[in-house]
Formats: sequence, structure tokens, C-alpha cells
Amino acid sequence: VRRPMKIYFAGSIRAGREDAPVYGAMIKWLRSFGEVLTEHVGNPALSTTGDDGPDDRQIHDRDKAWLFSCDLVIAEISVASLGVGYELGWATALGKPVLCLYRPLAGRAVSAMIAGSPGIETVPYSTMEEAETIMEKFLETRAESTRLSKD
Ligand code: 6IA
Repeated sequence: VRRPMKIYFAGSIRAGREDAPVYGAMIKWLRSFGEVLTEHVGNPALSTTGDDGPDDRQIHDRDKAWLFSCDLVIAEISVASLGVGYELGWATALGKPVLCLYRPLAGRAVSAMIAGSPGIETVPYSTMEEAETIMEKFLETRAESTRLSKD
């Protein structure tokens, strides 16, 4: 019996919400492939300071549990975020397949700890259509390797 794939989507929250609509579009597209555990990342109305919401310890513990239980991680890293980098470190340590997407910007290069990690596929894109093609290829390859490793 195949359960739906669990996808952990990572994107900047306190490091800046200017790409929230991009995260939202990616999450919406990813929903047809599986369960996206972190849908709030794409919510443009998400408050980043938090008054009545969960406290930081609760956010950390819940996200860490999702990271442990996910099948793979996809991150949009055009807006560089400490939290996303931390999640990517854990994801690679846990052996999860990781895809990082970014829009190349003049004068800014992706951290060597991400671009140079053998456990992370770091791929540039410029249009949403391109991003979808990259994500689809990644998801297909990962679904395939999951099947193969079960035989
Ligand atoms: O350092 P950053 O805040 O940019 O880190 C963003 C990453 O950390 C995302 O990929 C999330 O998975 C995780 N994260 C950070 N803050 C939150 C959060 N806050 N809720 C869920 N995941 C988070 C909600 C707002 C809160 C302050 C009330």
C-alpha cells in the first residue's frame, strides 16, 4: 500500500516574506504529488512576530518532528534564511533527499555549504514553469529510488 508522499517545503519566514507568493505557488503545485507538511510557509498572511500563535519552542519542535517524518525536502532559497539553512543541515544529516531552488541574482551566490553539499541538489530557475519541471524530475527520481530500495 502506497501512502501519500510527505513533502517538507522550506522557505524564509523571519528572514523576509517577499517570496511568500512564490512559496505559495510551489506548495499549491506540490499538493498534487503528496502531502505538504509545511503549508503555512506559503501563506502571505503569516505573521512573523507572533503574539497569539505558537511560541518559538513549539514551532521548532513541530517543524523538527515534520522534518524527521518527511520523505523529502524542497526549499526555495532565493531569500537566504538561517532557519531554512538549519533545516537543510538536519535534512542532510537524516539522509533525506533535498532539492534547493533559487533564482540567480547578480552579485549574490548561494552559500558553499548548500551548493557544495553532496546531499543537496541545488538548481537555478527563472520561471515557475521551469521550477515545476525541476521539481517534477526530482520527485520522479526520488519516488523511483524509494520503490527500488524496497525490493
Ligand atoms: O529563519 P526563518 O524564520 O526564515 O526560517 C524559516 C524556516 O523555519 C521555514 O522553512 C519554516 O519551516 C521554519 N519556521 C520558522 N518560523 C516558523 C513559523 N512561524 N511557523 C512555522 N515554521 C517556521 C510562525 C510565525 C510565528 C512567529 C508565530
